[in-house]
Amino acid sequence: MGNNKVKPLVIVPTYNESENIAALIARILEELPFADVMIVDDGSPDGTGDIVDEITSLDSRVHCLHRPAKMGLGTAYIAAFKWALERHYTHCFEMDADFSHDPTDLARLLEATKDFDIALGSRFYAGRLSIVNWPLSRLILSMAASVYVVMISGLKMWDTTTGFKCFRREVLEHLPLDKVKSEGYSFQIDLNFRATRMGFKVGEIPIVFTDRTLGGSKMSKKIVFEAIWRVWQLRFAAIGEDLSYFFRGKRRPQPGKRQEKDQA
Ligand SMILES: Nc1nc2c(ncn2[C@@H]2O[C@H](COP(=O)(O)OP(=O)(O)O)[C@@H](O)[C@H]2O)c(=O)[nH]1
Ligand SMILES: [Mg+2]
Repeated sequence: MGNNKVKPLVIVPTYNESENIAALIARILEELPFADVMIVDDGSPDGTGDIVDEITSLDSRVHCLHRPAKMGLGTAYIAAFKWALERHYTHCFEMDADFSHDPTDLARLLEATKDFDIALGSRFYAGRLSIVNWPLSRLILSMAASVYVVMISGLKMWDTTTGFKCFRREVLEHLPLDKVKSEGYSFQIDLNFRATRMGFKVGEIPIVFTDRTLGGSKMSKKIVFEAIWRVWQLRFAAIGEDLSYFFRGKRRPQPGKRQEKDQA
């Protein structure tokens, strides 16, 4: 897929990833030499942002958004999506900085966007778990979360919270980015939920997720609790929206479906 028309932006949010970031950027560009990379660094005290600045001065494919303080994953991605939409990128990737997401899978995800509007790197594809080195407690939490999310949201996907994904530009053009207030896991659920309701096709490809070996996790209880109530909020907001269209006698716009027709 390395033709001139495809120009992906691989977005990587970072907070204290000085041990990983240089090697990760090199690996991304090895796999997708025609892509650009955007690091969104939240003023990491360990100097991640300085390392990235050095790389951006040497390679014009690498960009960095510096934010003054740790502001969360969701707003980091939204800022980078907006940046990408102001330019001519055809795809945006979400990817962690800690090598849990294998750069080798980038090309597979990109390829999958020929069939899907969003391609997810799935850690539970077809119910088969492919996570290496997580403690049992975290595996159980993650599996339980997935079942819970599917039950409440009605999303028909295996891995609703994966942070390794590739969006076609059109999806991001239509998503109401300013309305998305979720962080962490619920940010992933939120985008999948809104995109699906808009008629965009979300597909999964199996990946192997390996826990980080360098640096520490930033997952917190707050992020888990946010996800628990946010799924209900999304569901009720959707019901409210459906009712509002129903009583106005209008059809809810589904830009994703329209696009499918245009392509046919
Ligand atoms: N810019 C930014 N990046 C963050 C923030 N929180 C986490 N990250 C990054 O998001 C990615 C996933 O975080 P991580 O700690 O690995 O979460 P885990 O894999 O769920 O344990 C990593 O690249 C982190 O550096 C944040 O508040 N701001
Ligand atoms: Mg991680």
